[in-house]
Amino acid sequence: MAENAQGKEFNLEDLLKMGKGIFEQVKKETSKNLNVLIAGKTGAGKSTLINAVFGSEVAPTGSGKPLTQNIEQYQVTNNFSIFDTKGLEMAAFDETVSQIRDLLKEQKTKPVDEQIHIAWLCIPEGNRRIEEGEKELHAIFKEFNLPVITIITKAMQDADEKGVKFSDIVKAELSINDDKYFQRVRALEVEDDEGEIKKILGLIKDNKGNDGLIEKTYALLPEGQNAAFARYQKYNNELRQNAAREHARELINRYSVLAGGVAATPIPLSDFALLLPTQIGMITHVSNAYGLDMSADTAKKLAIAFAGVAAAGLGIKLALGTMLKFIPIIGTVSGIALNVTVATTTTKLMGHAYLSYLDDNFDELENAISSINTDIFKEYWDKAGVLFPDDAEKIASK
Ligand SMILES: Nc1nc2c(ncn2[C@@H]2O[C@H](COP(=O)(O)OP(=O)(O)OP(=O)(O)O)[C@@H](O)[C@H]2O)c(=O)[nH]1
Ligand SMILES: [Mg+2]
Repeated sequence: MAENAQGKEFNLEDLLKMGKGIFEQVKKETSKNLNVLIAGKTGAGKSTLINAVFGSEVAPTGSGKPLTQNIEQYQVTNNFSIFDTKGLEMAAFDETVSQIRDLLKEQKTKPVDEQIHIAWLCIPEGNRRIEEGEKELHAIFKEFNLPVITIITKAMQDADEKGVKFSDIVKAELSINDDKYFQRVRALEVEDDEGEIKKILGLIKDNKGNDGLIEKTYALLPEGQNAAFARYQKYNNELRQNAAREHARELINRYSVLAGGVAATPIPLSDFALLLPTQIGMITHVSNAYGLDMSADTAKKLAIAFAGVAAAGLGIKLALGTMLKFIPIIGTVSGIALNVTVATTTTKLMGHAYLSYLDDNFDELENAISSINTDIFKEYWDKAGVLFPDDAEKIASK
């Protein structure tokens, strides 16, 4: 091996830049927008509900961008917005309702991906009455064919002293005859007068197997949007992890094909480092699928550690240059020219190794990323080889 060691150097910054370009391209191809509209009277518990479902930092009061006087947009990520409305009170509802109608009308002219995908109409249980504004709004959602879940918020007690259930009143007034469009929710744990703790209610499937708001929302959203919702919601961990894994698998397939494309270009490529941009993009993107924001520095560290392990499997030595600026490739042995098969399978195994690692550490992802190292990569690279023996065989035979 020593006699044909070539020791070629690649500028890491350039490779990272290329990786970013590839990342943006795949993102455009695979990402779906999610737009949720939440409506209800002032104090109905909208912000509390948003925070319970999507994480406490999402809706601090007054932090959204005002779209109209009564509609605020929280841009949670580039692909996820919540439209929060206020002013459904008796006197003022006309204006709010007409603003929401205009918003929906304007949205209908856009591609489906940019439209509002679901509405949550919040009606607080407390004063046990349904307002004109709430009824009108419900009718408008129907008129625009927007899936709507009517949510009774701040749920404490459904039946009054005569045994009349507020949920029945709401369902009758709005002609809701399927519970998939209806949910009672308590988004906060509260203590009642007797000092009894009332737990959070109605967000996820209960112990009788009845779906909660999260499962119902997932079921009503279009394909693609439902996967995005599953990843953004913070309350049902199993749903979130399954959706992240599914999405990551789709991404790994996409990046593996792209890596094959790199190797298929007419220039004879024997240089493993040319796969790195694609792999850096993949690592960043899979991390995002798991809800992790990956800095360029971290992506760099991970991709190099991973590439080192993968290259070793091919009999190539990848070394880090001074100050992490260059990756010298040592011993790029002629005869293992990078072909489509090697490029595709190496990238695929790398992706799945990383994915398994994230899956195994789902409850402490931030930690897992900061403590990652070559030994861990090696362990998971070998595991991926066991998961995909045919691919491992293809690499081994090169
Ligand atoms: N008991 C109980 N209180 C709740 C619940 N949800 C919200 N609250 C309380 O109700 C009050 C209003 O809640 P918010 O979430 O701010 O209501 P909102 O609909 O966002 O109100 P605006 O933004 O003013 O329109 C707060 O004091 C919450 O703590 C709940 O499920 N149970
Ligand atoms: Mg609010």
